[in-house]
Amino acid sequence: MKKIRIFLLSGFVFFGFAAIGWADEPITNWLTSPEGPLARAVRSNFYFSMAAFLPFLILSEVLLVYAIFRFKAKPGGQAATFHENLRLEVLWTVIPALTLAVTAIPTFKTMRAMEVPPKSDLVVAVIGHQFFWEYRYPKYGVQFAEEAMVVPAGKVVTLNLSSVDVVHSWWVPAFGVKQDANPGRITHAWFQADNPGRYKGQCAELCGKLHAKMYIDVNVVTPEEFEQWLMKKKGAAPPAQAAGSQ
Ligand SMILES: [Cu+2]
Repeated sequence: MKKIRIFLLSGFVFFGFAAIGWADEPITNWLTSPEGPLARAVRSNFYFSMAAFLPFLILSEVLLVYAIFRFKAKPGGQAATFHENLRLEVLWTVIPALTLAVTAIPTFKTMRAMEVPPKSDLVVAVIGHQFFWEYRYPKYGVQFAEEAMVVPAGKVVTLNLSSVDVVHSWWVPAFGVKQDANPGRITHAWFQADNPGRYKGQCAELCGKLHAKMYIDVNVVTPEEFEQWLMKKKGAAPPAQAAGSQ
């Protein structure tokens, strides 16, 4: 009976992890390939906090396992009845408090970096719809939807996010960006992707039936390619006008 249970459990664990390995990867991995200064700051913040908090997890788990085997009830055994250990209680209050205070410093620094972008090179309005994204480049009079956002590499892109219906969230992990897009309110985010490539993300706020299909694609191209793309986009008649001229 016990063997069967262990067998089943290891089966679950194996297939659980295998699913992660086999899944086709729709979203760019922020941990192995963070893109740009903000994403790297988020990652180092994660590593730092992880290093600070992991000892607490390990210590408590080790103590738990130790206590299970060391202090399990024996026939005729007598339970211990000690109470209070001032030194221990002070220690396990002060050490975690200090750890929290120490990790708060880089965390607030990273959050501030998220809130306050460097000088913007390109402003893009991001508008959430059920269930797709619309992008507007106000400086260039370009707007489109259900297509990849195109931005130049190495430039600071600032985003003004909003929504026409419900709350959505623009999330591209590789850029270290996850920001809500709310109806009737503009929120802000920024990123700077250093390398050309295609970066993927997804709406991260449950917004309705097709939320799971609300993908995000960002094409990071060279500044020259970006200029060419802009020319092409400006040359093409916007869909609204094309429909009106018929
Ligand atoms: Cu959604």
